[in-house]
Amino acid sequence: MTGGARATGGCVGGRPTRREFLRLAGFGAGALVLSGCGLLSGGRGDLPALSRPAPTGRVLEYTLEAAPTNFEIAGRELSTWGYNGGVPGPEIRVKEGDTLRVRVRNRLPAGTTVHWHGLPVPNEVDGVPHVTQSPIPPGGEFVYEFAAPAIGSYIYHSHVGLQLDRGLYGPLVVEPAREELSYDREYILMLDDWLDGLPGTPEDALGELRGSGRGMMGGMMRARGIEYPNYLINGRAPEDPASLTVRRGERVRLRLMNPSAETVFRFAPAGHRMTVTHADGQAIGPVEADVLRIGMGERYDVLLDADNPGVWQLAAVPEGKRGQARAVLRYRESAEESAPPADVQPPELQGRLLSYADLRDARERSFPDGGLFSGPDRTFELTLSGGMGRYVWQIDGQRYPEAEPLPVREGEWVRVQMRNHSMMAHPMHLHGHFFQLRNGTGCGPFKDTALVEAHMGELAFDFVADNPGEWFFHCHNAYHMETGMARVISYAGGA
Ligand SMILES: [Cu+2]
Repeated sequence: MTGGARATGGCVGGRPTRREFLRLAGFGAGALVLSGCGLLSGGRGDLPALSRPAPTGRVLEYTLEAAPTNFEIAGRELSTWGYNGGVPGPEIRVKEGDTLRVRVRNRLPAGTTVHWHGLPVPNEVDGVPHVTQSPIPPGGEFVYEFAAPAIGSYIYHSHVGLQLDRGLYGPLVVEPAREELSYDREYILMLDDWLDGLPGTPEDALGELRGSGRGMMGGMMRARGIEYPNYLINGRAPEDPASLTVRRGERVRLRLMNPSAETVFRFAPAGHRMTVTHADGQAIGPVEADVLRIGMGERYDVLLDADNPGVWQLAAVPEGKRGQARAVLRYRESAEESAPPADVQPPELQGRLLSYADLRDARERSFPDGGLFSGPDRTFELTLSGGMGRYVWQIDGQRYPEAEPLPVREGEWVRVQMRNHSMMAHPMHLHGHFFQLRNGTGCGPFKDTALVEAHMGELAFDFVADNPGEWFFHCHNAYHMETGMARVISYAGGA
């Protein structure tokens, strides 16, 4: 390598940047680069950047009113905060390229914002308080407007403090212009952990977590997470489950989403095998599984073949905690049968668990990795730590909001490598981009949230810096985020 071939900036280990490599290697537009996943075109097509759909010209308008609301679970009346009087909030559904215009009215006694979790929207409508906008004040209004940039299953939610854990979330589905999957019915299942009674509001729970050394509850919660008194699917307790009706012979699509604040769920349908088709909204090579592990902020789409009449438990067991959430799959042919008892756990929970290593991008896109001169333009090696003693969580030893931004430049191939020095798993979420998991397959799935396992778990991903702005990167455990586990990835000043 000559001196002139060395990177001028942002490059780890002095290797040429991707652009320089391609120029040196003589690749122009239309040339081919052999990658671990097949052939990819060279030139600007060499990085798997997001291709945004053509605008349809359609504008879909929604209004979300965030307000205190009374909410019933299993016959008990509770007060919480929600959108449009319910938990979850109303379903938002658009087609790719449609313009979504959402008027948010704040009737809460606190400032709020709405974040479009997983969607690479323009930075100014990303809804992160004090990063992309000021919180909408009580009594105020804000209009979010953007063209739906990618198909898939997403979650909208408040990004202020612990408001997510009160119920300020709902589903957002972006449909393709033409659906390629064949199925007869679709259901959305939103898994949630629900505080009522002890320990009270999310702020009370955080007080317990922070009350270092005082009493058993805080200590147990710090080490193992919050034992919630209820786990819900679509806002319904196990005693009063949501019922999903099917007919024998149908194929059913489930969009599984975990907007919970603090709970990783294991989801398994009794009597049926799942074919997993999408991870965080993005198509993967279809893969069969009995059990899915879904971290906070993650989504999976699955297909079930309804070939086993009956009334079946769809169970979501909170990992490391007691209890379960459930819905019921009910065949019309079995309309008279009663549902299984709320606490029955399907034997399928002991079956084949989907792992990240099973996931491959459906289009076999990949970064042109593996060559002598080919690698990311910039690498961040980050430790995840916290939870011992004081209830403080950190990324690479720094705590938000004091933490320094992580600089990138537009067009770069960025790698993030994480190592978890703590005793809890962290679902790490990147705003504004999809990243490709480095899962050993050479063409891992494109996701926006991924679990880094406890006790020295490691995880790495790559992304293309193709959406300028100030982007939040954080743990999707609401309590970890609130106590420091966040950084800003900044396109400004990357050197
Ligand atoms: Cu965390």
